[in-house]
Amino acid sequence: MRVDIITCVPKLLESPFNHSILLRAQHKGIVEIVVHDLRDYAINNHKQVDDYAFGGGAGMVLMIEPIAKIINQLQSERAYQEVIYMTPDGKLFDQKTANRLSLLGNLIVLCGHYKGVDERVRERFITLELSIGDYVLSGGELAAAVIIDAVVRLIPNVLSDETSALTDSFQDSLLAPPVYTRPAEYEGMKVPEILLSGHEAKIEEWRFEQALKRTTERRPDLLTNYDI
Ligand code: 6GU
Repeated sequence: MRVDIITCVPKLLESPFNHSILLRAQHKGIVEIVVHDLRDYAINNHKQVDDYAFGGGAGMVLMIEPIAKIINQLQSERAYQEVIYMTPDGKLFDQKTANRLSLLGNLIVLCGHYKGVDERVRERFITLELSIGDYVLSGGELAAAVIIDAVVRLIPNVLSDETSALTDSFQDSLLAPPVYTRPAEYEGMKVPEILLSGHEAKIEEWRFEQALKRTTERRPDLLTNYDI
């Protein structure tokens, strides 16, 4: 998979992909993440990429020409399965969308800033608009980092123990059960006996019960889409 991110604040995306699982995925050659500075595609020498909104009102709007220039260039180099625009009025991103995107070849992710982008960008180029929740961020960059992390970790061979993505919270519409490591007792707090028993089937059963209990208590809304 190749992910091309378009932003006018590339510094915001310097670090999130350069650690841990995402870094390893790139070193393994499974994913290539390229951050593009929209200002490199500005239409004049002032590196201008935004302008006042027609009709007035506060805030600047990203112009169509610099965005068109870079998207047209990228699309002439390879095929992209989705051109995603990060925006608070997009579709709410969830695990199901992460799973679907993880199966695609190449993605473009456009980060909005200021008051947003000229509507014609959305009409002409965007195939999917995503939000990460009902709150407002200063720009789409942190949201882009969130969705790319969620997608890339699902690509086969990114996680060394593949079952660990399958047992994530949400992967089967249940929250994950509690986990423990050494010591078996800390200041009187004991690890549940069953986990030390070595009885694999009973441990699986316990984990499932705990996942169900936790989901019922914390996120009963998730149980309506749970296939039992
Ligand atoms: Cl994708 N962008 C912005 N600016 N705010 C958000 C968001 C995106 N998702 C939730 N809030």
